[in-house]
Amino acid sequence: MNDPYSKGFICPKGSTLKQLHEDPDRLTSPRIRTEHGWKEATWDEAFAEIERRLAPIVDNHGRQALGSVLGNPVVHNLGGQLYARAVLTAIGSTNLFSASTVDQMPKHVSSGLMWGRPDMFPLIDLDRTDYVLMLGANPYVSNGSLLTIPNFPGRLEALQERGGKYVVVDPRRTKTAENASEHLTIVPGTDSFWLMALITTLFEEDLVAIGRLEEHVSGVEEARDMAAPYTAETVAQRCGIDADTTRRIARELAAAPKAAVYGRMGAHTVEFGTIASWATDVLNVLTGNLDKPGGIMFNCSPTQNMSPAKPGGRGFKLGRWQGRASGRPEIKGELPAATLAQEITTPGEGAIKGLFVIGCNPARSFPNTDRINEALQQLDLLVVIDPYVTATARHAHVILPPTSALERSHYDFAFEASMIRSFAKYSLPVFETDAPREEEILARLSLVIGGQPVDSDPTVVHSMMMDQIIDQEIGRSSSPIHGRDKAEILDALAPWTWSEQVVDFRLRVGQHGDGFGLDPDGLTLRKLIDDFPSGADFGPLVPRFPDAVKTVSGKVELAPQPIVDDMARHAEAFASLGEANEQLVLIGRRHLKTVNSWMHNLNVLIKGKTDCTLQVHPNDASRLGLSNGGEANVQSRVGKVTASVEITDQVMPGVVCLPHGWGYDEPGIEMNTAKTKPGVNSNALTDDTALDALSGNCALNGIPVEVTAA
Ligand SMILES: Nc1nc2c(c(=O)[nH]1)N[C@H]1C(S)=C(S)[C@@H](COP(=O)(O)OP(=O)(O)OC[C@H]3O[C@@H](n4cnc5c(=O)[nH]c(N)nc54)[C@H](O)[C@@H]3O)O[C@H]1N2
Ligand SMILES: Nc1nc2c(c(=O)[nH]1)N[C@H]1C(S)=C(S)[C@@H](COP(=O)(O)OP(=O)(O)OC[C@H]3O[C@@H](n4cnc5c(=O)[nH]c(N)nc54)[C@H](O)[C@@H]3O)O[C@H]1N2
Ligand SMILES: [Mo]
Repeated sequence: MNDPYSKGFICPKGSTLKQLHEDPDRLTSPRIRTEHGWKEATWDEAFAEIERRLAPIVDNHGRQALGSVLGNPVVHNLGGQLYARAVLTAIGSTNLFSASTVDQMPKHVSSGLMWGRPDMFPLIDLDRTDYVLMLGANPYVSNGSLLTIPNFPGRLEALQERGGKYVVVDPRRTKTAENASEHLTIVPGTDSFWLMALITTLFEEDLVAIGRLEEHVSGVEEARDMAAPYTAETVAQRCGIDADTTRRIARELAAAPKAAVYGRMGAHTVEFGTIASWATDVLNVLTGNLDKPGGIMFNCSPTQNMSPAKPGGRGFKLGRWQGRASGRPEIKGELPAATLAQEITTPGEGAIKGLFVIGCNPARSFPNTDRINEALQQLDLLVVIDPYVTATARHAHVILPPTSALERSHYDFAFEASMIRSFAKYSLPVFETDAPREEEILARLSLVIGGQPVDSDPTVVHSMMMDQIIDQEIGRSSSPIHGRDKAEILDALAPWTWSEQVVDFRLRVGQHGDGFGLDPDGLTLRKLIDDFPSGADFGPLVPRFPDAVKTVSGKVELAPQPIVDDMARHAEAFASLGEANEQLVLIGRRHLKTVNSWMHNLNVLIKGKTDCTLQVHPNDASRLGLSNGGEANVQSRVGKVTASVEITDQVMPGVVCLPHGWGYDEPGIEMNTAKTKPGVNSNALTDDTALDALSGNCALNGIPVEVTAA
């Protein structure tokens, strides 16, 4: 296998796409809710039903009574990536939610505040590094997150083979931790304190060496002062990492010629996720590893605009509006996922009455799912775009099923942007289909929501989008097609399908593109398909700072005001982290064979012993009288589940661990294979009031729970 994405490492999800395609529970036509239950419907009937239910909501309450929820699969399918925006625009309300606030929003916020670019994620330059400090990530299972590294495990092993080291910080001994050079267990939710102790140690021991970017960094002294209360000694007991180890890690980090600090889910989906994310990159800056080969690098993908620019820009703003009911600040145009139910159920003008859910399963993926299930049932209109009747879709008035992954082409802009080499790949569909592609479904939906007749031609949505992106590029002075004729460009793109037109366009104006004829040897979609069926690799990442920095000052900001302002809350939480007590906390985990809330309906993936167990440390198990294979009641502030117990020293004492996305035994869910091993829904336990204030991200890890034998 030559595919540079996978380097022959086959993800079990990929090899089961065929089973997924053939799954009898996968919907192939729309569903409409009637008084007598579900009715299979034509696409025209489905859109007419949406129109019928929508009109009174908009007439009586206005567009602000509409809302939308975008899920993770939207980011990884081309149609969703490109055309969901049209639906959001048509909705015209500020009630927008997505899986980003149960995931990576802290990284967007810290990146936005530090270099003015919320979508420019710091990537480990793994092939050239000497040292990686990894917090709250398990790439042996997840294969990396906001970081696309083909064969991630193999490349970590290669790092060790060339004499390098990687250290994993995780309350659980994961597969990644087991293979690491060193594994440190940490008390869940305390990464921000520990990272700041590393910062303090660098200053105390005179190990700060910013290097090339020195004059492009501001706020060094403020960052030092912010971190000062957190020392290797003051955090030791609260984080569960002794002071000598903390100091040694700080020294190793400083001494490594090239090093990278990287944090993900475990470190970010906690109450101080943004501070943890910020502190991670402050360490990268202070050790001279930001934007350095072998350190942390940034997106150099073929479609990325690499033309030289002056540092500086509009910066990144938070809280441009607030959630009506929650009062929570907007982040990147969204409201926190944890507040979805509240924005539906709190009465008053602007309460959400019509909701459009695109590739998301909030009734499993968002916190406090009991409350979400209740809220979804109150809606006057719930439209769900999903191939399955999930825990969410069961409440819908209309379900619109997209085609399966084998029936569509694929170019993953999200993976491309987080890839550690400059890389492009396009996959053609395996099967032909007459069913509407996701882009058509979204385009039609956007027209109906916008008040257009149900039989309007959805091509106008695509044309408007093309006009917009081409106009923008033609108007950009550094573009290879600056000032060219739009009609000529549109002509050149005409042979392709909608999404393909966007991909071809982006490749051709990108850094290796043919500039629509300027460079006959340059990249086009045609060339990518014909000459690089396994993908085109344009080499390692190259430094992009300071040019790419878009903060107002044009500098990398180590002490952005919103972070400074959150320090008081941080200090209070630190003070109240008392002596070790008997309070158990819940964390999550992922399994190689399944993805989030929807890959459990294939027998090949769930056969054998169930993965959905409550992991408990032997000390806690004996104290609580739990037996291996027995049942335990797990109770949090918001809910209770009864889970099967697995006693293992993989989790540290005081921590219990349950994967998310399960719980298929509730009425109405039509995933019949999954029902044979339903598991339990961990988001019945997570708390919708436990948020990272800066990013609105939910704390999914470190949830206080009581556990008793059932
Ligand atoms: N407790 C806890 N909760 C978590 C997490 C955790 O670690 N712990 N992880 C969080 C994270 S990181 C994420 S990203 C979210 C994910 O949560 P969601 O955004 O809900 O994503 P999924 O569960 O992957 O899939 C959602 C739905 O998309 C449907 N789907 C699959 N393919 C397609 C497609 O091509 N088109 C459309 N329209 N739909 C499709 C699936 O059938 C599924 O019902 O969960 C979050 N929730
Ligand atoms: N097989 C598979 N692959 C996936 C997915 C999947 O569901 N299945 N989901 C995809 C998605 S949507 C995402 S976002 C990525 C996520 O990919 P990763 O970010 O690698 O996430 P997880 O595997 O959830 O690993 C999080 C780790 O954090 C640890 N942890 C929990 N609490 C804390 C804490 O307070 N501090 C620290 N330091 N660690 C803590 C957990 O024990 C766990 O090992 O994976 C993607 N890849
Ligand atoms: Mo995610």
